[in-house]
Amino acid sequence: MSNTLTIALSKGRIFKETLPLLAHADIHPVDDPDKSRKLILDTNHDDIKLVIIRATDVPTYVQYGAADVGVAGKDVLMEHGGEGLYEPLDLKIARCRLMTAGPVDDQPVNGRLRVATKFVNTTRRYYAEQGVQVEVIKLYGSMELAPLVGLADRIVDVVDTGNTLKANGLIPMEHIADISSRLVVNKAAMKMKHQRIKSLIDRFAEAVKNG
Ligand code: PRT
Ligand code: MG
Repeated sequence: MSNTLTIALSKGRIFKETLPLLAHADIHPVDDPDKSRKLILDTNHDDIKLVIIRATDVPTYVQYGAADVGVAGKDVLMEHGGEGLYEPLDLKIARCRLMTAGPVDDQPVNGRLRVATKFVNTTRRYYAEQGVQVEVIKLYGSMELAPLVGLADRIVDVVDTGNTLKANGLIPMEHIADISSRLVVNKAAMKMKHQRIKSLIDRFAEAVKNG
């Protein structure tokens, strides 16, 4: 295991909302990922790097130790399953809700409910707990389209303002989980790089507490 501490982040809202937490830990990226094509960003510390990856890939990089720590949405972690990971801190950023949604003018469904989502594991688990038989259809994005074109009766997606649902004639229906981003840590790294990771967790925790 190298001496470098590698932190996995995704572009966009998670990167933006993690920056102040990193700053509180005196970690400052040298490049802006929105302006750079680099996937590995240097920081003001020679031995701390950031890797910039897709949000859904963060748990995988951390699970296999390609990154020591990462920041991932609870939606992504629920779907991944959390194998090989510790989840020591709720960062309370990128907050939203995981919801089922369907058409405003909902028609009674004959037979099994068809549900389109990128969260197939979470969706199967949720409906099984409700005792509802569903057919889950895996999509990679633009879930809101599925009910409009008759691909599905429901979608399962994260909702913030609800404007995207509304703009597509959908309404949120059932609340599955409150979502925020979590700090995740590779289990082996937590032992091998304990001091540095412990101090990162402590600095992040302070920043979260101070809002
Ligand atoms: O974009 P990409 O396909 O690479 O991956 P991603 O969409 O998973 O990444 P990103 O950066 O968009 O989201 C990262 C994390 O932010 C998610 O895993 C969630 O934990 C969290 N988050 C918080 C959200 C939202 N809020 C959110 N509103 N993720 C997505 N959205 C979507 C929502 O589904 C809708 O399509 O943003 C759109 C606007 O939402 P409304 O409800 O405000 O209209
Ligand atoms: Mg996105």
